[in-house]
Amino acid sequence: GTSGRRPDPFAGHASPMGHGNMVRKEDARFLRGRGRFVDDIRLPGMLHGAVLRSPYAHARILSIDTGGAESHPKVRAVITGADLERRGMAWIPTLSHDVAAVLATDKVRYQGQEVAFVVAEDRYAARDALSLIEVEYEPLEPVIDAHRALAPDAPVIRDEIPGRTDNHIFDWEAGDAAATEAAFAAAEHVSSCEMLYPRVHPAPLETCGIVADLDPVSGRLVVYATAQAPHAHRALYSGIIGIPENRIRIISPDIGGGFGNKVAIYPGYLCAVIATSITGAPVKWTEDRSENLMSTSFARDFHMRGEIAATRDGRIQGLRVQVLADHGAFNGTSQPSKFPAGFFHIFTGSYSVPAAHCTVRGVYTNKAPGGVAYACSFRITEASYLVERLVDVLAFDLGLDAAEVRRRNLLRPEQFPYRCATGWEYDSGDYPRAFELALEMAGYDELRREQARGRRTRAETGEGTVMGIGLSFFTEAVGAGPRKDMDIGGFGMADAAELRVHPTGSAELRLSCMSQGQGHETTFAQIVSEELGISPDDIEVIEGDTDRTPFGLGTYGSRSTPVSGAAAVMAARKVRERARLVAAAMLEVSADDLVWDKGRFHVRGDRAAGVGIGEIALAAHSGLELPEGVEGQLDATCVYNPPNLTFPFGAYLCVVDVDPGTGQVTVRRFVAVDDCGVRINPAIVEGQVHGGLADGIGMALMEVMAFDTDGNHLGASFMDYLLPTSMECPSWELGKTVTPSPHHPIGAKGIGESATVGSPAAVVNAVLDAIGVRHADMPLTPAHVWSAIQGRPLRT
Ligand code: PCD
Repeated sequence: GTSGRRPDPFAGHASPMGHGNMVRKEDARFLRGRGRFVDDIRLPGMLHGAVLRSPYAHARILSIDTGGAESHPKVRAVITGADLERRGMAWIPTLSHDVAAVLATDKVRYQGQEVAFVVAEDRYAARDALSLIEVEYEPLEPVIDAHRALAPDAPVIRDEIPGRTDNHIFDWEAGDAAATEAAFAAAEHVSSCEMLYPRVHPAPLETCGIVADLDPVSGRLVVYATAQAPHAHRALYSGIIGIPENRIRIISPDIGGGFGNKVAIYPGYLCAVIATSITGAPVKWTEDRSENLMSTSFARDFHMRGEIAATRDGRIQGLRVQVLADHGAFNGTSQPSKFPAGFFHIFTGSYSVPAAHCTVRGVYTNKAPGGVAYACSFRITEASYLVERLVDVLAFDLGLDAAEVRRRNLLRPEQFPYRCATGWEYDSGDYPRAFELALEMAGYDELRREQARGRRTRAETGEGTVMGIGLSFFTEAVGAGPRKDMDIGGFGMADAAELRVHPTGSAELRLSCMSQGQGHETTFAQIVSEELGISPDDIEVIEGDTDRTPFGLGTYGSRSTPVSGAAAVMAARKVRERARLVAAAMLEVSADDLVWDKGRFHVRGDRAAGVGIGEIALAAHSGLELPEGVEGQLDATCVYNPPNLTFPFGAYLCVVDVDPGTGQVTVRRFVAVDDCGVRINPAIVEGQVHGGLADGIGMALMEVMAFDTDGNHLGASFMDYLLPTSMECPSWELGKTVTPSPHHPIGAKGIGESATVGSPAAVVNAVLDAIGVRHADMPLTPAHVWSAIQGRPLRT
């Protein structure tokens, strides 16, 4: 900070100019409880909405009687599917070429589905009135199992679609089937394994919510919402409701965690928007925890059959996988529209694999729709888990060491840029370096010796825990994406940045992306600071308000740094070039004779003859005569269309202790070496990794969205849907390598989701290594581990 200001304990003291470990600017308000979230917003005359949800997974709606609720003294409106049907809004298009019900009309198709929306003077009255609505249901057989969904006699879930006779959604494939077939036919060895990546949930701390406010006079709609992609939301609302985009303003205030959960538009949002138009008052709707877990976007639910072909000494010749993807009742997955299985086809992972092929079949089931890439760039979590498990299975079957098998197959530095068998071009990497560093940090050889000693002791005494070592090496593909290759809902995936340097030298940066806790106010200020030499404290980062920011597709898939970050750099560089011209006018020299040195231009050969960025800013706004064509002021805009994705990677090693008597797993150590190219704020990067590693422990050991055979949701609270806490996490041991992205202007790659992608396989591999079992599915709860030891793995 500037001297003379009152010292602020949270301020970015010790903050270097530009990249470095600056304390997060936003924490000043978060740590003091001064964050402002959607549910903190209270508008005059605001009403409250509540959603009536289906108790059945599959049932026909025979009748809905809203009379009781309507006569509640505090109720202002009750909206049903029939009301929406009259407005042509009962069904809305999804991002995956399907339609989804806003409020059910004909049938309910999963437990928790939205059936009616009550608007009342307060939240309690709205909730109370839900029980006054009478719905008559005729229960139908639910389809819960994805395999059962394809049985010829399975009930047809989407029978409202004319001509539909089954639950099959799509078939999709990638890679070369014939070449892969040939590789398998010629291989010395083939291992195969069936595995499930269970349905899990992003479960952010803050649930989803909205305050919708339509001004009846101006016709202007203001929406405060938990939106990871405010501009995309505006375009979607406009398309659905028919209000022109210029009359819609989306404001995303602080967000308490997104993890993909806040990418989609949910029925509750649309109901709130309709409710404000019916009542003429602002309407708030905030989910409770059970609603969030039951009805908003799930993740994963991939049933995979993977095969790996190799030489007898463990060199991979081919990879093949068939996936059965459970998409729930509507195909509402949020992802680039060309890829029904997201980026799953990056499943050759970090290895040199000559031939690969995957097929993915999507099916409807009576479960909540809307798959999201919960902390994975569109299904890379599933892909990474698959290949990292298969490599361990291969090592198991061949009697080889899992580290040695990885060593034999990892891509070598000279193979980059590397085009993998399914078409991705990995931008840069030095995999062996990261891998050997992780092994060295962990003391791999000593760990194996300890394991051998432990096994001998246990064999003699029959007592004690068993120790396991699990490895994984992941490659992510983040920063979606090049317009020529992908779009979401028809929108190209470019993002913009607008930078203005004020006359007195401070600046503001307006972005289309949206932080949900990952620290953009700090890191984006650091990006501009590094380019212009303005202190990060003097750079205001503005996000989350469509009236104040340029268009762009928002934050998910760790794309902010790769896309918006690049836009910010380019905007800053444009400003710098403008500043060069102004400085030249100030110093009365040619612009070509100026040298840029950390916030200052000086005349080549004469360091003393120079002007700082602050002086230049003032001059740019002053009466100084500028050369022909130089506009004055210091501002610039950039719309960045990334030439490729960035490919961060990492080597992870997990050590667990398992009690064979109870199946209880303790994660003893976790070593994580990440490479996300140039790090803007190393401390924030480490924080991102910490969070993702905890996610991985959660998914590997405890998280699952389970259903009973009637389709009852068995994870609708945090009593049943378990999340990891610090108690389950070891003290992380982090390492890094830095391999810059060759096409990103500062060489940075995304990091936000890396650890969530890489860590589950390391934990699972460690547990299975401990108990000597070839495969068992996540989550490895004590019950699953115990039965796996008994030789009869439970299905999730
Ligand atoms: N960085 C740095 N450096 C580098 C990279 C990065 O520094 N190289 C940083 C930045 O700037 C930021 C962070 O770090 O701050 C992150 O980033 P990225 O990677 O770019 O990412 P983004 O885009 O920003 O974000 C997103 C992500 C995601 S996607 C997710 S899931 C998660 C993560 O993020 N989420 C979250 N992380 C986080 N954190 C928090 N706190 N919260 C949250 O919610 Mo999705 O798709 O949505 O599923």
